Amino acid sequence: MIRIAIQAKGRLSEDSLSLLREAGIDVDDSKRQFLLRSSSHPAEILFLRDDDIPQAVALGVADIGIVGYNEVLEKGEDVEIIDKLGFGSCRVSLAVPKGEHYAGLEYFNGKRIATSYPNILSKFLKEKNIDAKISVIEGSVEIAPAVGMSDAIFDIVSSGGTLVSNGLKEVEKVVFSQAVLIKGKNVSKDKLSALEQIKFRLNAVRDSKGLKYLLMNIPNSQIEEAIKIVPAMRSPTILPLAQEGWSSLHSVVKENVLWEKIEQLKQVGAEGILVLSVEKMVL
Ligand code: PRT
Ligand code: ZN
Repeated sequence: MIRIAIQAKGRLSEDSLSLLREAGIDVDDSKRQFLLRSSSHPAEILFLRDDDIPQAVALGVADIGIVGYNEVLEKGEDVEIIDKLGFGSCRVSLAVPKGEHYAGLEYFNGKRIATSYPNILSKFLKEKNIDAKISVIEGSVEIAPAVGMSDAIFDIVSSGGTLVSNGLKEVEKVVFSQAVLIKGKNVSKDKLSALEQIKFRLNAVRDSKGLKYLLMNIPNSQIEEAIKIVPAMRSPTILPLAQEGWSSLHSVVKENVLWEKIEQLKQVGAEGILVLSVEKMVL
């Protein structure tokens, strides 16, 4: 039985649970116990604070875990990152009061920086030869400069709204993070194929996110042009239509380029374009 550690309550919990669900690993989380057996797959879900997930996986308490890359880096536990999961995107950045003149990293020499990520920060400052003091604060790091606890902060930024509302500006983006799948170094051999299976399913779910399946009618003379626009994974599917000289072309595109692709396809003569959602894609 594989045991998977995920965040109990917080920004990554819902996305972690729904990713597992879409991969066929269902749990009834209404029970809110800290260890739940999946009803659909031989797996258990262990609900932890995100800070504790790298250690739980390193110790073998869980076989794999879903956690922010920032936590993996900060904790420095002996775990292997086996996949990026495409959600929980953020960065860990240095920010200073917005009125400050900032000309480069030397700004931080002799300054005090508040953070919940002292290990990442001290390594970064050392690499850059900057001599700053670090104050470790667990919550609400962004208020530290305003209350005189620090000159600057090193914290997670996503939209940047929190910085703005606290009168701060982001000046250095140090780490780019997202949720990652981690594995312990000593997973027993008999669990490896079960782990591979889970990794394969999570990949398929992640890769199908934001994909659209396109079907259209296209004059045969224009097929080559259309293939250049929507090349698909290997190549699009072309099927003859009952009407002579026309074919049906099927392909897959990323949602963020869907509208521009549709415009281009119309220009080369595509008609009757249908757009469908992709539930899963297995590469
Ligand atoms: O209780 P537990 O210890 O499990 O949770 P936690 O409070 O330590 O973590 P949580 O739930 O806040 O975040 C879990 C993970 O989500 C982080 O480790 C990151 O990998 C990821 N993540 C993604 C974020 C954000 N985006 C984010 N915006 N974590 C925190 N924030 C904070 C940020 O620090 C800021 O204060 O959200 C606030 C809003 O950000 P803006 O820039 O959008 O305003
Ligand atoms: Zn935490």
